[in-house]
Amino acid sequence: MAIIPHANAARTTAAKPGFPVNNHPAGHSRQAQAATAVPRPPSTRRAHRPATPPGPVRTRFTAPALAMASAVAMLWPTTHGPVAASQPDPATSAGDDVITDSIGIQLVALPAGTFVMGLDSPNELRARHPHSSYNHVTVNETEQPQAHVRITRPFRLGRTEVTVGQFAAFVEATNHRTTAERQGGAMIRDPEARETERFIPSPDHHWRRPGFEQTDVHPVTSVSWHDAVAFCRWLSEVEGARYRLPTEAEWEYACRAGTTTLYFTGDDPDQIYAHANVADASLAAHDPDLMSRQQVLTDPDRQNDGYIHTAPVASFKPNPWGLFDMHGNVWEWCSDRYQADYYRHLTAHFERAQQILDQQPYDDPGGPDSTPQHEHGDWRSLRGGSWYVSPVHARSSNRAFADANDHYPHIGFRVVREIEP
Ligand SMILES: [Ca+2]
Ligand SMILES: [Ca+2]
Repeated sequence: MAIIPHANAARTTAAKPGFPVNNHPAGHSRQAQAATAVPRPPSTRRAHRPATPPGPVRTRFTAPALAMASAVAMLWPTTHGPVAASQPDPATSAGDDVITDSIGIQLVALPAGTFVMGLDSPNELRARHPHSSYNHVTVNETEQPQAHVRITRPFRLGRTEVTVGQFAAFVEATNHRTTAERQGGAMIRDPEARETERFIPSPDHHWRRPGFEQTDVHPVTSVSWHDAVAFCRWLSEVEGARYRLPTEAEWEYACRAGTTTLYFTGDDPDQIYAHANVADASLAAHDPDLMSRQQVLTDPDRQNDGYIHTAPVASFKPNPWGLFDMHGNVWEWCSDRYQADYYRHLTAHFERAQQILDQQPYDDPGGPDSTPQHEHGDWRSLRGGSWYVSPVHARSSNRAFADANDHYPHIGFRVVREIEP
């Protein structure tokens, strides 16, 4: 778990990752071997970005939208097949049914299905990340035991994180002022105390100016959970469909896309630099103080994705279901209230992890209604890591949280569009 620093606490970070203990499932090494990819050179990355939002006119299934979807599919082919009612196969069950809404959000249809949520092998995690500062106890509490989860209904998920351009369409239509704009400016690293990784609000910064260059095709950042929910509420009205944030379970199901490894690319963190924008050699050169705490750069020449801060969405290869930046770029708000031991609580009546896997799955878990932890704030779940953290924080099962009012330059979101029965 990585705890995101939040403004309502001491405005200081407490990034404390960790490890647990379990065994390895069959198919683990196979998944890792299947996950190989070649990073595209920087000169080609911008050619495959989604278009700038066309405006609030409903254009589902228009020729340009379909052409764009086809073009992206051709560049990063995924194999397809019939949608499974359960137990979707990572290579055959999703990725080809894509619609584009009126502000240019591409939405991939994902099938209902079951999966095993949480961390499989803490020993593997530890072995694969020898330079990580992960804390054993923390991950034991948050990612284990694994839970057998069923997503009972098909849904659409944004193919990318919501972009600056898409968020701008929302602001222009509603005059929405973000939490940061109403609370004295977005959080930035304190320039007077960079060695402490402290964040402070800056009146000069907000979602358009988070502290580094952003274009309309970069992921929007410095938006709170409330901003993200307001965006979904507005888009629901515009589209005549229900938009919302994903649950943590939906997010991990989509990120894994049938895989069972630490990353959808396998277990090797060095593979992630070809698939995700995380803290890398370019950030280390830009901000040595930050990277000294990440403790991952054993080989800076290999561990370089080329982006110091955010990358334009879809700059890297997608996962097996055609979803971009599930690992890295910006953390993504989920709808759930965060509880560190939520899944341990769900599975508390089983004594051993294997027994859990033998039982009926939990249907559509959505986080607790309330916990004693929330006496300290409205904590909401975050997933996927960001440009700001090392690969170990961007793993498929890694859990993090921030207060619903927090707004950091490494946090954004993507949306679910529900499919009517
Ligand atoms: Ca990077
Ligand atoms: Ca992301």
